[in-house]
Amino acid sequence: MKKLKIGITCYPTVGGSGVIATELGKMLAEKGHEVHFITSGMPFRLNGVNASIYSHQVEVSSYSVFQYAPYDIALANKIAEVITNEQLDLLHVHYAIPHAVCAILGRDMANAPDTKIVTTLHGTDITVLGYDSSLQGAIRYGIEKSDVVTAVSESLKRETIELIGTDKEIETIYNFVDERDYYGKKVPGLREDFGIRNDEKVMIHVSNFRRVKHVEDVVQTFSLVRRQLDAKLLLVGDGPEMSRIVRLVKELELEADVLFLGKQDGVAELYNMSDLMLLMSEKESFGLVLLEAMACGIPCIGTRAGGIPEVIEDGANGFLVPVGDYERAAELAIQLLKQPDTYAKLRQGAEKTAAERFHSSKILAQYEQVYRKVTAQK
Ligand code: GMT
Repeated sequence: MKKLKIGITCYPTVGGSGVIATELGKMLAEKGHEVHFITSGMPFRLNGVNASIYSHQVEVSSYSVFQYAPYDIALANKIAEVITNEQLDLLHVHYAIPHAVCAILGRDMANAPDTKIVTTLHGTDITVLGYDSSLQGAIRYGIEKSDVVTAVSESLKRETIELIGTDKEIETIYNFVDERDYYGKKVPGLREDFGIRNDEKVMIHVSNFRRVKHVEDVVQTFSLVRRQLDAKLLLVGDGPEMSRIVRLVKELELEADVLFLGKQDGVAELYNMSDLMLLMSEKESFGLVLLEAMACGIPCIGTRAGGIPEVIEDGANGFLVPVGDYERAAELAIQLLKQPDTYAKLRQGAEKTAAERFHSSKILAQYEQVYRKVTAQK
């Protein structure tokens, strides 16, 4: 394939969309494309040096005359500058608003209609913001004026079409992980460092502790499991629900068995010292953490919400439960953790799912195919 100059815009902070955008950029650079990150900060996974990766920082000034700092305008301005200076073939932006809208404005400012815009929808832009009538028109505009739109699950694609009322073609391209980071590796002594005995079972939940993640259901599930088994729960991440969760853990007298680990950079080691992953969200377009865990050989229990059933195949690589049904989740967790045969089958299923359906080489090829098609339209 012809080597392309690709601009990438995402939120650089911790979060699935930023992780996907950054990992994709790194892999595209490894394949010989020239990648320009245009972001408000250094994407947190953008470590190491690669001669084909450039980072352009959006400076947002705040003046007393502005009630709000103009991030969107500063981003569009930077996008225009990078298009002109670097002659980008395409911009791949993550999130319809503000990023697709900023890309459209930036391309217009640069008077560069040949620079194509690929927008990837990740979830919150549709499943939360899409219900806000003050934003719906801008989301529709961002989607319809993009040259190509992709969504990270079939469920998100369906919800976008229903909610936004667009007939724009949307292609589903699933998420992926870098298999060089996420694989089954035992880290000797790590459980001991955390004060966990080898005969204890370990459950893990990783999220940004927003309301939609229903972390309280994770804790309630663990509380029921704990009555039947010696176990620990690792809570990884931080966010608005944290104080409520800390209170709940105290009320349930689980302080000795729940470990609050906060935000962590490399979670692969933490998955690897765990036996089971829990994601009890009420909305979730994909659930990248499920795939991360599966790539490390960890079966998952998740809710039948959004795109989760596209990742968890009930009974094959984990189990699905209705949203809010922590009693069923606990029943299944106990069964899984007590029956070595069932556990071995689901563990194998989890590894197979990550290695086959969502392998990075397959997903990367799908994005490259999109780029090839859209740039051929010049
Ligand atoms: O889950 C979040 O709140 C973060 C959000 C983001 O923008 O990073 O995650 C969304 O994108 C991820 C990557 O595609 C998906 O794996 C998550 O399921 C999705 N979150 C939601 O739909 C709530």
